[in-house]
Order: sequence, then structure tokens, then C-alpha cells
Amino acid sequence: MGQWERFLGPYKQAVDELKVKFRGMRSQYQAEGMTSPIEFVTGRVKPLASIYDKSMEKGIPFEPSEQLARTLQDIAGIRIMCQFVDDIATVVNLIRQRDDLKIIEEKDYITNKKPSGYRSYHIIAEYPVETVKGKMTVPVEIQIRTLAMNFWASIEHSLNYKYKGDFPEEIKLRLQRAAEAAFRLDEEMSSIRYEIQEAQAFFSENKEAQNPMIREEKERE
Ligand code: 0O2
Ligand code: 0O2
Repeated sequence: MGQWERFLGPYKQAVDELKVKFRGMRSQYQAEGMTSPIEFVTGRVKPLASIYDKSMEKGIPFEPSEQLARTLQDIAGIRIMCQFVDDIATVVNLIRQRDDLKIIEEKDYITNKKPSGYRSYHIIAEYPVETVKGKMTVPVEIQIRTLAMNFWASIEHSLNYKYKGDFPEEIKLRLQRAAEAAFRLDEEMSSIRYEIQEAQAFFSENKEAQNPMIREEKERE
């Protein structure tokens, strides 16, 4: 096993475990017949090429080390997508209450959006992983955002990759306008939140009620 693979092992384990845990929370809400504040969850270990870029940016050697582990706090990344802006606060509170995550820092890029137009809520937390060599804690960056914020960030991220951060003025302006449009979309959706949720609950109940196998199963319970 290479030294990078060994170094990144605990981060991979943290990402895999937290994806299961947060996806499990969504299932628990559904099992209780409640609307989940979590729509979907993704996660990744920062690719080596991005670790390289970040270590150059921060002026530290590109090698598996204590210093790298301390400086790059987003090697393990979890992203939680919500339907509505209010769900973000609910998810943040759920995270604050967890015993397995110790919050180190919170960054509210929703109240204070970035100049690019980027909006999301970030939490840096310490997460313990059990390894064959014993327990160790790794930092994890959890990004919480709405579907609209995620749509904007994914598009902007791809364009950033293309232009290497140096956007033509026209594109920069259009991205800022798109970010405002995403913000308005979130506001509009929030204003009809209860109608949307009622329709979603009706849809899932009806889908089950129309299936005789599921109906019988439920009646037996
Ligand atoms: P690119 O070009 O970077 O977008 P699963 O099998 O569903 O459990 P899977 O398919 O391994 O999981 O990954 P998942 O959870 O669907 O997430 C994959 C993509 O989401 C990755 O894209 C990441 O870029 C992005 N992503 C997810 N979570 C985070 C996060 O917390 N931080 C950051 N920066 N990115 C995240 P790719 O495939 O690497 O391609
Ligand atoms: P990736 O993995 O490609 O997404 P840092 O730069 O991390 O040392 P900073 O500036 O405090 O310190 O980090 P920040 O801005 O709190 O969080 C960084 C991450 O937030 C980024 O990861 C992105 O995932 C996301 N992000 C921040 N600003 C923007 C933005 O303007 N557009 C988009 N699309 N995403 C943003 P990386 O490092 O880019 O890596």
C-alpha cells in the first residue's frame, strides 16, 4: 500500500461512515412519516490533484504529514442537500447535537454570501474513526446547501475549472446574476413550502395505497 493510500485511509472511512449515517437520518424521518430536512447526501475524499493544488496555495510540502493534515481541513468532505433554506438550520442543529461530531468551526456563507455569489453553510468537525491501530480523529468539512445553491455551485465549479478562477468579466456578472436568481428561487419555493410538502406526502401515500401488496402488508402491521 502506498503512503498516500495509507494516509487517506481514515479520511475515506470517515466519508463512507458519515454518508451512511446522514443517509440513514433521511430514512428515519421517512419511516416516522415525517418530512426529511435532508434531500440527499454526497461525499468525497479530496482527489490528490486537488490536495497538491491546495498545498501549493498554502505553501506547504505536498507529502502525507501532520502539517498537511492540520492545514487542509477539507480532505474528507460531506455535502448535504436540502429542499428549503429553513431545512439548513434544522440540519445544522442535528449536527450540533451529535456525539460523534465535535464542531471546530462554522461558516455561514448564506447570511454572508461570497463575492462570487456562492452560498452554503459550512461546518468543520472532528470525527473519530476506529482503525486497526486504534482510534484517531480526522477533520471533516460538511457543506449544507439547498438544491438551488448546489446547482449554482456545481456549474460555477466546472466553469472555475475551465477558467482557473480567472473568469471573463461577462461570465462573472452572469454568474452573480444566476446566484441572485437561485436565491429568489429558494425564496419562492419557501413561500409555498407547505403546499409542496402536502403534495409530496399525498403522492407517496397514494403510491402505496394503490399497490395492493403494500396495502395488505401495512394492514398486517
Ligand atoms: P467532480 O468532477 O469533482 O464533480 P455513492 O456511491 O453514491 O455513495 P459516490 O458516487 O462515490 O457515492 O460519490 P457521491 O457521494 O455521489 O459524490 C460524488 C461527487 O460529488 C464528487 O464528484 C464530488 O465532486 C462531489 N462532492 C460530494 N461531496 C462533496 C463535498 O463534501 N465536497 C466537495 N468538494 N465535493 C463533493 P467527482 O466524481 O469527484 O467529480
Ligand atoms: P473542492 O474540493 O474542489 O470543492 P480553504 O480554501 O479551504 O483553505 P476557505 O477559503 O476558508 O479555506 O474555505 P471555504 O471557502 O470556507 O470552503 C472551501 C470550499 O467551499 C471549496 O472547496 C468549495 O467546495 C466551496 N466553495 C467556496 N467558495 C466557492 C465558490 O465561490 N464557488 C464554488 N463553486 N464553491 C465554493 P475547494 O477548496 O474549492 O475544493
